[in-house]
Amino acid sequence: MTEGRLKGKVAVVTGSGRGIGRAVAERLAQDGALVVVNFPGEPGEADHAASLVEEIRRAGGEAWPVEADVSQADQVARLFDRVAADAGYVDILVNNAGICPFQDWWGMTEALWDRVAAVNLKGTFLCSHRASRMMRDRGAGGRIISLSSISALVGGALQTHYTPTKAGVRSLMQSLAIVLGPYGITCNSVMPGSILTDINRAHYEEPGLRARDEARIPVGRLGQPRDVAGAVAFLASDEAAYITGADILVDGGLFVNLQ
Ligand code: RM4
Repeated sequence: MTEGRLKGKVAVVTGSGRGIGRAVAERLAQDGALVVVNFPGEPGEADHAASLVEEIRRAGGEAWPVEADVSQADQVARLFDRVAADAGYVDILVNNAGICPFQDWWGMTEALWDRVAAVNLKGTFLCSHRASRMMRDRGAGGRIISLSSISALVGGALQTHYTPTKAGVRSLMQSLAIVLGPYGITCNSVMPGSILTDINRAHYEEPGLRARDEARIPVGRLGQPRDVAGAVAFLASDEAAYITGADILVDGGLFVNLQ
């Protein structure tokens, strides 16, 4: 049982109203953390976050929603100023916020390239920079866990804007592991494979695509957000104190099944 292993900890989970981030927030709350549920300003996102906070509170956990577009420095500053004011500190940062609108190379635009890079990579930088300063100044160590992806290791014909950002997130965690290790702050990546969420639900409605991918996955199914949440919760715990600069592939065996 892991309930209670994060008691007294404050966790910020970016983009946690839906998908993997939601499952991560639920799990960290189950393990005892107070969870700051960050969500972007797009229509409907506040409702997703509110429903998550209500679910966590109904289950006896602690959570509150904070809107911020992680690609915007001023909004990230406000997010962490709110955490500092209302919680006093942050122990765990999960950089989950990410977008991947599938787009073929010939139709790729500078605007789409910039937006995906701003949310996925710059957002991870902005949040990690603010959170690590708070962790350093408090002197109690910390955990930074970023959602990279199997796409950090392999390409994607419809993800030419996205895969570089996930490789960048992984590399940033490796460098930050060096910088922040002396402060007792670990930095790691979790790399989901094909996890069924809103980010790819429409993509998988294309006939045959889901069956094609499931046939390539040794465990025989697409992943669920909770499959990823367990890996994040482990890295957030004291059990992972000696793990930093590492990555955990959560893909059902997809990556190794290339022959
Ligand atoms: C992941 C991987 C999955 C895709 C998501 C959006 O990195 O490529 O197959 O569904 O991105």
